[in-house]
Amino acid sequence: MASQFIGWYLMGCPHGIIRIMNFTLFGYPKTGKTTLFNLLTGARIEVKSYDQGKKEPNARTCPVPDERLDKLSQLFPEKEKISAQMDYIDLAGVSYGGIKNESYLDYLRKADGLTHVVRGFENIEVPHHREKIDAAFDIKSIEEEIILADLLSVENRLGRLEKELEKTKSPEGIKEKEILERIKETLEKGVSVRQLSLKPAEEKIIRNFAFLSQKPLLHMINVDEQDIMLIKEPEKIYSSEEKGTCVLAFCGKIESEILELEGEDRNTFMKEYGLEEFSISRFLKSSYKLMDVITFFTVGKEEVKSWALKRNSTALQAAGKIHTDIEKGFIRAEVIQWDALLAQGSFQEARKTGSIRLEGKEYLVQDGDVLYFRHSQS
Ligand SMILES: Nc1nc2c(ncn2[C@@H]2O[C@H](COP(=O)(O)OP(=O)(O)OP(=O)(O)O)[C@@H](O)[C@H]2O)c(=O)[nH]1
Ligand SMILES: [Mg+2]
Repeated sequence: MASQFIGWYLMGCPHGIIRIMNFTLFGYPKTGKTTLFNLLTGARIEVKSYDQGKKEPNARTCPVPDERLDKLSQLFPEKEKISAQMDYIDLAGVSYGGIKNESYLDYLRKADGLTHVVRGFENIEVPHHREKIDAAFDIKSIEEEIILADLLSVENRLGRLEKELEKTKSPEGIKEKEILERIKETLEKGVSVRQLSLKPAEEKIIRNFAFLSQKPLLHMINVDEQDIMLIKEPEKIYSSEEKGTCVLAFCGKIESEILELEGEDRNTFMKEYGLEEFSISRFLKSSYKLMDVITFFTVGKEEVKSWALKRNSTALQAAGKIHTDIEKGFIRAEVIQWDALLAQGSFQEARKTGSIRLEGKEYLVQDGDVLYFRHSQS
């Protein structure tokens, strides 16, 4: 008789469960990166109008807030609530043309997703490195710099590879050269790597390059207090159709002030400014979408958990990433949407009413699924 078991281990994997996603905030100087970092993480790092020497990046790992997990957790008050997590890194400002510098590039290459914080606010006390504030210009300029940085790394590698191939014509070398030449051609046209449709084998060859123009890119425009209504229509400042990129707007100053308030005062001011949600909610929705990630939940003996999972992952992949024993002994996944479980009140009730489906290995996990893996123990 197969025994049932659920294990709770976070594991990193390019296809299945994402251990912790890393979004790195970067951009030109004095755009509000640290202000946004504070808004996203709840940190209270001091922000300054003027620079005082070299700055180290700020980093925080934070739980991803999810109302669905909160509600599930209320259903199981005796269990600990454990959220999926997100890593936020806040880099120092980079000068115009500075992205290609190796020290800055190193940080950006490590990111799963990039958040470009764009100056949209006017404030003569906060210096800006160009004559006027022009968010659309800065977005285009950053995108060009990213493409140039990728082009330089391709050209570098191609130079060395050609020398290697003169000595030995290895099949791997020839394959790598082919794909890099295709990428070079694309970048030279000003088109990002994410626009290329690459086969999994090709993706594997170029993975170590960690091309910046292949990463999800979220532009967050820090608008002026007077332009707060643009938060709902960022496309009026800059519109991007490119897959893998997205434009949002926020107002760092007003949101920071509102977050200082308590309870009802917060709601009153939110309404007054016409704000429906905080930046963190919009940021998370967009970053999950850009990363093509969904959330599923598990209810174990002691914990209720949310997990980040690549869209189109199978139940077997999800199980295997939680624990290899579950993958090996996978029998079936019991599946119910989070709100249906809430409506039923308990797993027992949901089983009795036939609200739980039994799914096999190939089932594609859906956003909001609560999964229970039946498996045999080895
Ligand atoms: N008026 C106004 N000022 C802002 C806004 N957001 C940030 N600031 C101010 O701009 C200055 C710089 O803010 P930071 O958040 O430190 O900007 P940063 O991009 O992290 O700066 P560096 O890391 O030095 O490049 C501070 O004085 C902030 O108070 C905003 O929305 N409106
Ligand atoms: Mg900063």
